[in-house]
Amino acid sequence: MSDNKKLAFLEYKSDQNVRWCPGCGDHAILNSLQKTMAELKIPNDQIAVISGIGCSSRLPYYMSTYGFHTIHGRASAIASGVKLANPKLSVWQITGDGDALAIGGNHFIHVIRRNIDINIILFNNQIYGLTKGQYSPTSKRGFISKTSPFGTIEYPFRPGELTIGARGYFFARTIDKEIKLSVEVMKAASKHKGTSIVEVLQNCVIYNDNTHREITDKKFKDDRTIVLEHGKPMIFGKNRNKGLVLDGTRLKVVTIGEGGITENDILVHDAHCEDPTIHLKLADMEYPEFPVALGVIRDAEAPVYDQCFIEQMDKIKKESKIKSFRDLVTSGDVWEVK
Ligand SMILES: Cc1ncc(C[n+]2csc(CCOP(=O)(O)OP(=O)(O)O)c2C)c(N)n1
Ligand code: SF4
Ligand SMILES: [Mg+2]
Repeated sequence: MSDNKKLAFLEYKSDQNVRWCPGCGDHAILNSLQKTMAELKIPNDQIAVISGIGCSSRLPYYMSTYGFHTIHGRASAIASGVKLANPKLSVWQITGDGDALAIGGNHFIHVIRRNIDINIILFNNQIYGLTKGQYSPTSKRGFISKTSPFGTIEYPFRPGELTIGARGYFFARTIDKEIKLSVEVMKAASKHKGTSIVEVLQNCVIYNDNTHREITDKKFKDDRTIVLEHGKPMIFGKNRNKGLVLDGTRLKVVTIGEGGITENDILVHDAHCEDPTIHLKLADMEYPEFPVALGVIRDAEAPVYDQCFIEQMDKIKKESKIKSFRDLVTSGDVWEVK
């Protein structure tokens, strides 16, 4: 491990040439992941990075850790197997909006429901990048692409809503170029016990340039996003004078100092609350009615599949009369092969 904290992330770089297009948001996400690992000081041989297929899924080649570039939509299945076979590994799944939510949609919801302790980084560029620009399950309604020349006529999935709908206990959102925030949420994902979903709003400069620009551009970002922090009031805006309150059962944006609103009226973020009602509302917020929520939106506790699996196996082994292969063949049980 490098003693120089600033250069420690270099320990996680592989010797492969990075083949993403110049300017692609994937470069920054790779950098954030390497910095996260360096800050958490996870030994390289204790990490496995598993991906499906897509531009984003090339990431394992660029990490000097264990890695597996698998098949389209099936990274969750492989990552689950890796974690169950070797629970001590820190397992990271890299996936795109097509890989996770189209062909891999089934695997995505079930890994979340099972709550296996893996960290899933979902690169959301709202397009199939690798196959040159078909619309994806997160493309905006009306989006024109090679496979939707007249504009899509369907509503997109919202990854946060899908995660919470599948009984997810961790959901965070960040922006590709916001490295500091990305490292913070990736660190939180790593520390969370259970499946963690980190959605990264990623720019594909070639096939869907500027798709997130109306919220990620430096000029508007402070007014159009809110960075949530557990235990802190939900305040945002360039002048830090806007906030979120509950109006009946709905969230509402208010201005501090107007209509008698003070900082005390603003909702305080409770990421650890088991009840997902407010988390779902926060995850679903869309510009222009609301700021888009960034940071850790939900981080609650629940039984973890791999832990329960180990406990169950240990109990069965302990209670079983059969302790060895010899016990098995001399146990008197008759095994009939038909
Ligand atoms: C079984 C199968 N079907 C289709 C494909 C073609 N294919 C490769 S990547 C991809 C979509 C990738 O999109 P996404 O997951 O969003 O990744 P991105 O390239 O945008 O990072 C598709 C449809 C494939 N490789 N395998
Ligand atoms: S096609 Fe898009 S997503 Fe793929 S490497 Fe190029 S810029 Fe990135
Ligand atoms: Mg994509």
